[in-house]
Amino acid sequence: MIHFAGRLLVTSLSALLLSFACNQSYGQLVVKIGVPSPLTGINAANGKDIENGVRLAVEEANAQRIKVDGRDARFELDSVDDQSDPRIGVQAAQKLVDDGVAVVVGYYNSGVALPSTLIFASAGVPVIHPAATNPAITHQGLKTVFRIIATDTQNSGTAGKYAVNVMKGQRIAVMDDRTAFGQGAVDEFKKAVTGAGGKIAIAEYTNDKAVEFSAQLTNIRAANADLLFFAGLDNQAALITKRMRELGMRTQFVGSGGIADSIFLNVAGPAAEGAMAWEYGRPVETLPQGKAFVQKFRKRFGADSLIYAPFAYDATWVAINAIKQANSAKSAEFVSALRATQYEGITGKIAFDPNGDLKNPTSTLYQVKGGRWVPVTTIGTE
Ligand code: ABU
Repeated sequence: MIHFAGRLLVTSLSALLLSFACNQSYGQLVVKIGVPSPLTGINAANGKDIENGVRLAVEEANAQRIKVDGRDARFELDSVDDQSDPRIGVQAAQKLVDDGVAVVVGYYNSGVALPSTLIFASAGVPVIHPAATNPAITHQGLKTVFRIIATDTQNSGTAGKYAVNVMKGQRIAVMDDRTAFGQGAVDEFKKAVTGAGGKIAIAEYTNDKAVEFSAQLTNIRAANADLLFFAGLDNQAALITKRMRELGMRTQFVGSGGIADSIFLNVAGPAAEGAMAWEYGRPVETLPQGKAFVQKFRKRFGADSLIYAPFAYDATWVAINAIKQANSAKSAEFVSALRATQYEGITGKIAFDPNGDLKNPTSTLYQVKGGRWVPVTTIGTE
């Protein structure tokens, strides 16, 4: 009897051990997605937009009960506030690497993205940029860096050609905020203007904390500029258009990316009317899955998406699909699947060139008409 009980105990223990081993091999696989973006400060709305775009994709993926290497994958958002500060952005990158993230979707500011991307590259963690557009981010020879949004070579380059060829700007002024984004965008704009046979009449600059622009605008008015291209972000662009109106200027305001949103409209008020801005990609609501995305996003977060949520959502799905394709959540094993991406996203067709940039980027010119941003034209390589 004792002999029988002993055999039963051994059998039960073996079954328990086997079941434990199976759970270890085939249990849940947690896949962390790092999301660094500004969640506080003046750019918080755009940072939150990126975070929510990723969150929506993660929730959908978890509802699909995706299997990776025979295990139930559970995707987790690992979000960090970089406060739009390069120093904090680099610390955030190190924290995310230490947390063991498989992939990163993030950074809003190019000036934060540039140094932080290097931290991920040396740890072999792929980064997909949904918002930072300085061309240099993907031109550092790093094989793990991707961008799902047009660069400023495309966006501000298109703006420059259009200012000369279509808007017939004769006395073109430029102003930037001296950030990596603003300076880079103005450089691309100037190259395109001169390449199209135009001339820059006056170049002014500010800094990204300034709230007063009278000195620069008075110079631009004295130069009799017919068009002002400003490379900076929504809040400052709005304050500039307000001041232009107060100074009685008739110069056409044209913004770089990061401006055609509700923040600009709210801050500029009536001075917003007629302002123009070039933004990345096509108007989301005109794309096949765009309307449904906007509805879904509003229902989930009770807010409009600004500019970046669709890009962050697509970037997250591109990462999840690469993990599915490689049947592995190890960065080194799914990065080649990322490179080979062919995906029809909310923002359009996604495939990467050898630098990790979009093969077919597009830009859209918007103008404020009747208090709303209205698309004027879309130009790109598609
Ligand atoms: N691309 C607009 C967002 C700001 C930036 O790139 O720094």
